[in-house]
Amino acid sequence: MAKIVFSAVQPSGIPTIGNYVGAIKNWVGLQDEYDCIFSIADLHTLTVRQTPAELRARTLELLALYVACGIDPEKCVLFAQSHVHEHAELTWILNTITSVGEMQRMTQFKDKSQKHAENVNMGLMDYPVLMAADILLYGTEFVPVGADQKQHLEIARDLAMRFNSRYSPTFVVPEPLIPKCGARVMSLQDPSSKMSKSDLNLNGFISMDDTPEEIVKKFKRAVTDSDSRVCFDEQSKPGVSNLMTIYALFTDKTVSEVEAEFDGVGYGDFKQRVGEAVAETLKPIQKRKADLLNDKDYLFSILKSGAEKASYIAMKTLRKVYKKVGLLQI
Ligand code: AQP
Repeated sequence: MAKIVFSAVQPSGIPTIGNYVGAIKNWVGLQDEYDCIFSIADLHTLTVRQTPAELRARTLELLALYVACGIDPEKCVLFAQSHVHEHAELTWILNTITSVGEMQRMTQFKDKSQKHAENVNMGLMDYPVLMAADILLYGTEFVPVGADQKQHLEIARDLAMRFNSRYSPTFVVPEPLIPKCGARVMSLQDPSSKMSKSDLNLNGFISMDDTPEEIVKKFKRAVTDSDSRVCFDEQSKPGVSNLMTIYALFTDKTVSEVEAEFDGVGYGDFKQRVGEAVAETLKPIQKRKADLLNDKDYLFSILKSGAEKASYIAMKTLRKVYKKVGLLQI
């Protein structure tokens, strides 16, 4: 039997090219080799205040994006997290073996608590436990994610081992799959922080829906440095290095090939070409996504069949867990 891969993206905004190269793009390459389960993490999204109608629309858009990027619903299980109630239920059980202190130490919790100081809710702190439940429900071996999720993956591993040793072997201990290049695409406006779809500065990220004109304009405005050489040095030239990484990923070149290609080229032309390369790659994806959104029945049928398949596996795991912790079965 093939090993199981699980990953998810939150419908917390239009995904960025960071979500694409850090996660979704890599999923496409895994679907022939593994049993892949890809979710839309809508419950996670509620940890930050949302407009309900927008959240519903973005959930369907994210599904359309998955398929438009090349995720095949015939090969993979695609579903929305809230359609499989076992995610919330396993979270409760895992909460009882998680300490408050370890959650308070999570980098994302600290960052998001600062960013959303008016709404530091329990869900925000519990985010990594829900993520652990997502992963552990399916016997997941590999979790393809960007580098920002490494710490949360560690928690999922710790909780799996803790449960296994407290009760008896139950969960597979998952491994992260973090890409060598593109694991952390940085903001175009602040190369010291990662590109995020919920960034209030729209110039900081390229969304998967941006038009070619918007893309080129945002790259032209990208923060670089006062030097003029296009060379890779993440310490002293983080902005330029980020753009080089993006160009390499969108043209399937190595960073040294990119360095050679732009030897002697000024920042203006360089940024223009990065923008054009990204726009060119996104164009067919955007077209497919728009076509898919015109066929809502098809999208709902994917979600329905995905939820059925995911529920079947999740229900079996949860039943085992309930029994092991001592909940009476009827
Ligand atoms: N900048 C990034 N570079 C590489 N990978 C990234 N990922 C996110 N940002 C980058 C990866 O995308 C996947 C889905 O992430 P998510 O939506 O579940 O949550 P996130 O990591 O919090 O992503 P965002 O875009 O920053 O969302 P918001 O703004 O809502 O918090 C993960 O695999 C992640 O590693």
